[in-house]
This record gives sequence, C-alpha cells and structure tokens, in this order.
Amino acid sequence: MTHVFRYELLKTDGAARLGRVHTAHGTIDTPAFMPVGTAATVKAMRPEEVRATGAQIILGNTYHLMLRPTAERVAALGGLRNFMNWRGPILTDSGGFQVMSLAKLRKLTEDGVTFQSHVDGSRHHLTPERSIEIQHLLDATITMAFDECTPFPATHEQAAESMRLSMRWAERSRKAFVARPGYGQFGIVQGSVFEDLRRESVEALNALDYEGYAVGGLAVGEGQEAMFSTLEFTTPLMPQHKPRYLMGVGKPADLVGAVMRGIDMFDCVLPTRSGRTAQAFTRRGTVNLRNARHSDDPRPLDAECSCAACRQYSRAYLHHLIRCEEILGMMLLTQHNLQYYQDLMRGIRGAIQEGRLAEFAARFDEDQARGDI
Ligand code: PRF
Ligand code: ZN
Repeated sequence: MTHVFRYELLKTDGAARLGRVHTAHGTIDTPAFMPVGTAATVKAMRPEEVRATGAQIILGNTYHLMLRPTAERVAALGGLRNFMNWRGPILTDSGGFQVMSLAKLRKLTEDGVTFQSHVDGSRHHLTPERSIEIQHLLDATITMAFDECTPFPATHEQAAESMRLSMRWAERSRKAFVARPGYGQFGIVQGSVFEDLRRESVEALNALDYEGYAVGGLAVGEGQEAMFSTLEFTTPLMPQHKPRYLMGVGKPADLVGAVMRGIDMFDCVLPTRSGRTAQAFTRRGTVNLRNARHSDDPRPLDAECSCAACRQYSRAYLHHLIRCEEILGMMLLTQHNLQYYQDLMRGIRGAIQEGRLAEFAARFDEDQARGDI
C-alpha cells in the first residue's frame, strides 16, 4: 500500500480549501487538526481512542524523542508509529522551536544550535542534517525542515536575518531528506509579520519544491489580528497544489479564521493540555470544570458531543474527579477536547463542501459568544 505523497484539492470556498493528503500511511482529510504526541504518546489517551475521535494524523517531536528514548532506539524498535502503536501517518517537528522554548544554555550559530537537555543537563548539538536524520530514524511520514522560529516582537532587520538563516537551513534540510514514496517534507515560511519577508521566504522555499509548506513564527504573541493579516498576505503566495500547515495553532476560533485564510493543517497542545488543567472546549465556549458551579450538575459537559465523557458522565462527576486529582478526570477531559476539535474540523470540511463556510463561521461565533448555560 505505497501511495505517492500528494495533495488533492477537492473544493474551494473563498480562500478555504477542502482536500486530501495521500501518504504512505493513510489519507488525511483537510482541513485537519493533528493532536500533539510529543513523547510518543498523546498524553492521557490510547492511540485507538485518539483515532476514534476522528484524528487521522498526529504530531511527534524531534527534541523530546532525541533525548528520551533517543532516535536510534526508536529506529531499532521499528520507528515511532510501531513503537507507540499509532497506525496512521505521523508528522514530526524538527526540534529548533522546542530547543528555544525548553532547553537550557542554548547557543545558535550558522551550523545549528547547541543546548543542554531540560531532562538531565546533557549537551547536544542539533543541525539541519541531524534533525532530518532523527526524523528519518523516527520514520516520520512528514518531516519538517529545521528552522528558527523568530521571536516576537522582532525588528524588520532581526526578522530578515532570522528568516534568511532559516532559508539556508531549509536548503540544507532539503538536501538531507531521504525521499521515499508516500513520505514528504515540509518547508517552513518565516518572516514575522512583515509582508516583504514572508514573500522572500515563500519564494526561497518554492524553489526547493517541498511536498508541503508550513507557516511558522505565528502564535508567538502577535495576537489573532496580526496572525490573520499575516496569513492573508502569505497564503496567496503559497503553491495551490501543496498542503499548508499553520504550526502551533490554536484556539477553536483561530482554526476557523485560519481555514478562511487558506490553511489546511494545524497542531496545538491546547485540547490535550487543557484537558489536564480542567478546561473544556464546548459548542458554547470554554468551561472550567474545577468551578464549584458544576458540583451538583447532572447534565453532560456538552449535550451535542458524542464522546464518552459527555455520553456517560455528568458535569458533577467530572468536577469531582478533577477536585480529587483523579487520572480519569484528565483522560475524560482530554478525550472530550480532542473530540470537540475533530468535530469542529469535520464541521468546517462539511461547510466548505457545501460552499457555506462564512455562515458556518458566523454561527460558530454566535454559539461561542452565547456562553455556557
Ligand atoms: N517552527 C517550528 N515549529 C513550530 C513553530 C515554528 O515557527 C511554531 C510557531 N507557532 C510552533 N511550532 N519548527
Ligand atoms: Zn464530549
């Protein structure tokens, strides 16, 4: 069952796109949300439960896995998909972003980045070549180019210098990638919120003919309005017949808005992390189940949700589990949040199919604003 890696554009509605990404490990209906499985697990969820929410692809992390259990060990155990028993495609992030946010004593040079592990203080060096090799050892279906996520805010000069370093690394990443049928590599557009830099970055990446393109350097403190305006001038420059991935995004409203601006793929820790801190995403906005107002409430968390937490348990019970710090509370809320995110993406795809995404978005905003009752 070896497919050629291919993006199939099925339908457009304004700038929004309905499509499919065909890979060696299965097909991804887009727009798609990828749950984050940083340390070879989507925290608090079994892979079959993740799949049952509708997820068709998950994300893994070079940085965490190179430290523990190491890429060579995962390779010897049959690759990340086999190691963690996830049967579908996996996209791996390239590590630079995680080094800058998690590691200690980081030093960035033209060659790459040297850092100390946040786990045991051991020293490591990550380059474009080593990042791509690690992702190869993990047997990632989709490999990300090695980049620097430009911090925000940045001056035009700082953003230009950072973006150009990422473009030199993108060229090295492309050379280091071992092409195989059904596997792909995505380049990462940088350039902060500057139109001329985003254009220069897209043009540099287009010349390298990646299988897909990501927009990096957003959701780093610029705010939703600046993120949306950056997408508005960036996505029209990106290839029509390749998938477009907005990295590390986001809240439900960010996903709807980014799809309307031409994005096909997302990943974010929000649904899983929030599931471990008692925050639930619902059709009526966010709900904090730690709040005492839920203590006697026999109703489900979200009456329209098909997940186990909503079909089989009351708000009062979920509240109790959270107050007692029971593991099941985190499991059920994570499952609910991932179900909500996948239901949202399914709703978005249905709306694009029927050419009514604008109405879908208006209804979504209304429902979210109405609030939890
Ligand atoms: N680059 C990489 N991973 C990322 C980002 C980036 O810019 C972001 C930015 N939101 C999240 N994850 N490689
Ligand atoms: Zn639910």
